[in-house]
Amino acid sequence: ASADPTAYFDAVIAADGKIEPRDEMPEAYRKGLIRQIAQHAHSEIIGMQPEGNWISRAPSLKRKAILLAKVQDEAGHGLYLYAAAETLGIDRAELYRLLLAGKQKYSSIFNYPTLTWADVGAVGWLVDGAAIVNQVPLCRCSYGPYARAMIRICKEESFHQRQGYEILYTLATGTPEQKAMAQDAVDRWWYPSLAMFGPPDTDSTHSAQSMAWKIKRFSNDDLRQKFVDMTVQQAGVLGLVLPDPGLSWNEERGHWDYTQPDYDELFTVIKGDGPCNRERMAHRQAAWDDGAWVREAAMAYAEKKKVTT
Ligand code: FAQ
Repeated sequence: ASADPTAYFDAVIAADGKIEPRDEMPEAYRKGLIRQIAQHAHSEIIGMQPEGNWISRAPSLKRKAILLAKVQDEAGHGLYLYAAAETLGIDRAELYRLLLAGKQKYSSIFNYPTLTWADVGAVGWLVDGAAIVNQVPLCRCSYGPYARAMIRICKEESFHQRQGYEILYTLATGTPEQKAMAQDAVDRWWYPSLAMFGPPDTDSTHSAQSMAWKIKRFSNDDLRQKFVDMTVQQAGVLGLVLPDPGLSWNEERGHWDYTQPDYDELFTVIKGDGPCNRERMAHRQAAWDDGAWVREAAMAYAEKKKVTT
C-alpha cells in the first residue's frame, strides 16, 4: 500500500479505469456501492412479483413461455447483482436480512399493481425501457464487477423491452376493447415509470458524490429526459397516447417538455406506503421462510460431505 491510501483509487478514477474487489477504496465508496447494488438486486427479485402474477393467466401458451423466461431472467439479474455486492465484503444473507428488516430499499415501481394483461406489456415497454436508459451508463461504472454484470443484464433488458412493446402493439392494433386496455395500462404506468429515475437533481442526495466517483454517469433528470424523448416516438408508432397534456417539442432545447411525476407520491411509496408495499414484502418474507428447509438441508449436506471426504 502506498503512503496515501487513496492515491491509487484517485488515479484509477481520474483515468476512467476500473476499481476491482481487492483494490484499496474509500469506505464511503464501498458502502455507497453496496447500497446501490443491493437496492438494484432487491428490485430485480421483488420485480418478479408483479409479472409473476400473470404467468398462470397469460393469454396463450406462447405468451406464458415468454413471460416465464422473462421472470426467470429477473431472478438471474438479482443473482449476478448479489454476487457483485458480495465482492465488496458483505454476505447475501445479510442483504436479505436488511431488505426484510426495511433497512434497504427496492425500486418504487414494483409497488404498483398489474391489473390487466396489458400491464405486462406496459411494464415491459415502460419499466424495462426506463431500466435500460438508467442501466446502459452503469456498464461504464467505475466498479468492475458491477459494470460487467450490467453488460449482460442490459442485453436481456432490451429483449424484455421489445416483448412488452410487442404485447402492446398486438393489443393496440386489435379490437377497440384491446386498444382501450392497452391505453389504460399506459395511463397508469407512465408517471410511476418517470419516478423510477429518482428525485429531481436538486433533491438527489447521492448524485454529486456518485458522479464524482463515476458510479453514476448522468443525473436523474438527464436520464429521465432521455427516456421521455425516446418513448414519445415509440408511443406514436403504437398509436397510444402518453397521458401528459404538457408534452410538447421544445425546438430550443432539442428535447420534449413534459410534466414531472408527483415526487410526493414517490417518497410516500419509498417510505413503504405505496399501493402494494405490504403485499410485496409479505410475499418476500414468506418466500424466505418457506425456503428455510432448503437452506438447512443444503448446509447439512455440505457438513456431511466435509466429514466423510
Ligand atoms: N425507488 O440520491 P438519490 C429493474 C432513493 S430496474 C426507491 O437520487 P441514487 C429491472 C435512493 O435510494 C429498477 N428508492 O439516489 C426490472 C435514496 O435513498 P437512500 C432498479 C429510490 O442512488 C424491470 C434517495 O431516494 N434499478 O429492477 C428511487 O443516486 C422489470 C435519494 O435518491 C436500479 O436500482 C426509486 N425509484 O439514485 C426488473 C438501478 N429513486 O438509498 C423486473 C441502479 C431514488 O439514501 C421487472 N440504481 N430512491 O436511502 C440507480 O441508478 C440509482 O440508485 C437511482 C437513484 C437512480 C435509482
